Amino acid sequence: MIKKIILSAQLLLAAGVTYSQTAPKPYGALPTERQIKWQETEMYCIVHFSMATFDDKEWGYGDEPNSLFNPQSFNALQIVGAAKAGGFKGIVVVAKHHDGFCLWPTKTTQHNISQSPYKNGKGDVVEEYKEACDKLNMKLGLYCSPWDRNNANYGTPEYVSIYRAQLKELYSNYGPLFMSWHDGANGGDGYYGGAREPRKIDRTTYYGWDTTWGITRSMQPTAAIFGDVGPDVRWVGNEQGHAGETSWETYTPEAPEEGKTPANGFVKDWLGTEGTRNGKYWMPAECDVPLRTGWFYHQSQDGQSKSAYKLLDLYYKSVGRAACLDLGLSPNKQGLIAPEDEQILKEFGNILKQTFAVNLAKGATLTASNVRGKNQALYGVAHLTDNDRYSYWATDDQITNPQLIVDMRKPQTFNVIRLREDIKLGQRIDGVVIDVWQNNAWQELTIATSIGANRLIRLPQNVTAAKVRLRITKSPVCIALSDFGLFKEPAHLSAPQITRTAKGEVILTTEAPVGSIHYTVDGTTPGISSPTYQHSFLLPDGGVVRALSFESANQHSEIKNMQFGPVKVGWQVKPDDKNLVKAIDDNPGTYAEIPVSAGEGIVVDLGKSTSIKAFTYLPKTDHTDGMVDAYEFYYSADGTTWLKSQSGEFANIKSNPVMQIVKLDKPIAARYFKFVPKHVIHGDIAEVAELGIITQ
Ligand code: FUL
Repeated sequence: MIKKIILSAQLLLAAGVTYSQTAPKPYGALPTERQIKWQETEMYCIVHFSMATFDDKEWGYGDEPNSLFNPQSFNALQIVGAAKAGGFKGIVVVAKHHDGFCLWPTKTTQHNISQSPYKNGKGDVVEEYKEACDKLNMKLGLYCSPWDRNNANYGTPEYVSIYRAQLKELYSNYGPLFMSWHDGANGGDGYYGGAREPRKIDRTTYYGWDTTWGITRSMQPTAAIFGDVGPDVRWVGNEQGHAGETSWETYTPEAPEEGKTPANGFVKDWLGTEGTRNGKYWMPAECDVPLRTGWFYHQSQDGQSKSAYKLLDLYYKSVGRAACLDLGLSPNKQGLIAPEDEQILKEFGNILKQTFAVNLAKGATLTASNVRGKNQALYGVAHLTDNDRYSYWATDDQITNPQLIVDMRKPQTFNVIRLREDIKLGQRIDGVVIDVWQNNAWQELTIATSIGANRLIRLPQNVTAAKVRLRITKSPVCIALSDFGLFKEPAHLSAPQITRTAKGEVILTTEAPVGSIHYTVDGTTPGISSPTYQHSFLLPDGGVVRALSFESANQHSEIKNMQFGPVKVGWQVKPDDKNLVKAIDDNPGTYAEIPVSAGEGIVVDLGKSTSIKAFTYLPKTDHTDGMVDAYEFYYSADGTTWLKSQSGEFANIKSNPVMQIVKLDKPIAARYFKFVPKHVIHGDIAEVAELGIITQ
């Protein structure tokens, strides 16, 4: 029937009959062509592989010798191929990170790949990525860090010219780019050509972003510019990979303090997650999150990568909230994505493919309460399932609360609902309700707010119904909805949760019953022939527990991982007070408060001489105030004579507040250790949720 209507409308059009009804008037701020292309990309990966990979740091200091960069098997095809297998459509290459080392042979600094042993100084890693992208039909973007801890000129106008020259080299040699990525971590301690000092810059003025981005616009007009506050794509405000439940595509950046200007690296982070309804600019969010714990590869974080189902959760919370997902990949020292990460990406890609293979609404009878000018051909509901983001169902100007009934004629089971607006006409809809026909009546199933380019509603459980109804509850203008989809995720076997009591008893549980649970405690990959979990077991000395569930030999869950240090039974703090003991009570919810200016830190008595390979610091993760970003670590045999083991920074802890594992330069044997916070992000009181050690 619908087909017939379209056909006859097309015949009328062909015969020169025109309809009086014009297209809906665009509403509010609108996307540019490059933003539209960026939005369609949906998922890409940001690849961190540089000096910090070899230095085992999250932020290189800038003093790393060029000789350190020497991967033996760097393979851009393997890296880009792993991203592609995960369903990602492009990569953003970190061409220069904060350590200043350039992965392409640049004329702007000696600190670059041509001075390294890689391919005897003839290598060009950026070019290798470009060739791999061309071969695999993947988009390429570049990240050249504005902050440069190596450059002697950093902080002066000369450096800004150097930075612009670097961008010009990249833009002329490696385009066309789909993104130019400019992060906001700026200024602070660094090598700076040997000065080894903190350098402060005014983020609002120093980089002259208008001029710098003018270069991007003229040399790479297709590149969407990412910055904390755009101009094309905004930072979502966290590095956990999720936008707000409500996330508007428009945004009005606010300055953090009165009298200041909103600028890159200087933004009220939390605003990014929600955007601004009717905001001044079209500026959708990018959700960046590393697949591993940190952005760079660290062997100590093996076995802790996010699982395919965790990525799926993030997919719904980013792509499903009209943002793009930017997943961090971290090639290892050889220059390859580790097999376990490759496997996770593949699994994730397969789940997505299976989920979205069949739209159950396609082929259903769709009936709308109103169609613009009764013009089915141009504005009818058939456009909702034609997989075209820019053909749409529209209503008459005054109709802002229309309904749509989707009749599948027989009961179908689904758990994902997809809605899309034609964003070329702006973000129009404020809220919708979805009902299902059950027990001879419409039952309200779920609601959603912002839609924009893509809204995926993932239901907590499967729903079976033959009829589904969409009600637009709020919209300031008539609607232009381009997509309605119903999908079913493949069944998911519940993976084990791994916990350990303060006494060292490891407990594995699943949310729903499974066939069997298998695990290892030595860090090796578990399989069906690994020990079966029967009951809790003791692991007082720590280790890495890895576990998965099986339903049958070839149906299993993802692998869960948990690293434990020795139990803290018998540990004491000095001085022994109620506040300090919270740092070793094995409860991440409580925290000790330690004044930084007092310089004394916290002393822990392990009760016996212990060999320590690494120590761990867990910050309070819900606010940045007391987060330690610089520390000193001491040890002692008697609690009186202290030796300094090392000092350093917890790089990037503010944006990515995860447990910090610091591998000691050399293992030590000690009964006492002392953790001295040297600096916190705000204020003077360091907040320490947990301190721990790793012994094996
Ligand atoms: C941040 C940086 O400081 C991190 O190291 C990482 O590169 C992340 C993607 O952006 O701003």
